[in-house]
Amino acid sequence: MSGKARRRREARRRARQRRDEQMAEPPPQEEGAEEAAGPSVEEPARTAAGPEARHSRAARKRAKRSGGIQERVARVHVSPWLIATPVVAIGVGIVAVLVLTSGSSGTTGGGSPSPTPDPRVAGLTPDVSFNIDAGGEVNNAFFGPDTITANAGDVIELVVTNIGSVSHNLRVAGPDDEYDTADDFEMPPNVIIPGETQRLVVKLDQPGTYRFRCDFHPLVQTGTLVLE
Ligand SMILES: [Cu+2]
Repeated sequence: MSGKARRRREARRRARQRRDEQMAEPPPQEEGAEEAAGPSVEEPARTAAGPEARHSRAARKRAKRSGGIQERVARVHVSPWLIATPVVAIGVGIVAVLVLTSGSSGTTGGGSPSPTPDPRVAGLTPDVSFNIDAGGEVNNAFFGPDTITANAGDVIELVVTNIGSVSHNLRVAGPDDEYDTADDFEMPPNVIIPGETQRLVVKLDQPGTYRFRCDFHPLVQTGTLVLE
């Protein structure tokens, strides 16, 4: 056998091996062609290589399959998060709703104006009550009325309704006649949004004139509490 023929046969053998790796069963006509090509000196090697190739194919298939399973398992591992995420979102939503609900029920107090936590008036029943409108904005904000006359030592309830379109509040300066000090009387929360009514209870034992104002419009929206 010439070197050329040997090389050709060797090339064919390699090509066949590659085919074997790609296909489960080589077409029978190729088997015949191989037999016609020459004696089967290399036939044992080829048949040996065949099962081996098949084995490796099977191994690859198994690997691929198990890889697929692993992939599926990985997907299964991911899916609890996909389930957990909406559950967590729903949970957060419920908590948010509960917080908002409790907050709003706290401020509305079941329809009545919120009670003041000021210990000076906590639990006291008002002796007298005044309705005050708060309206306007910027330079024309006002209280109506802006002068309240009552008796010193009385528990005075100021029911303030925002009839305007911007927020207002009402702060009484207190005995020191200074705003933003510890003895101020202010409503919690210290803001009245348009259309809302808030209640402020005041008790001052010394006769005198006490100033009050809206913190949002402190220069124009002022009033006085005259205690006799
Ligand atoms: Cu105001």
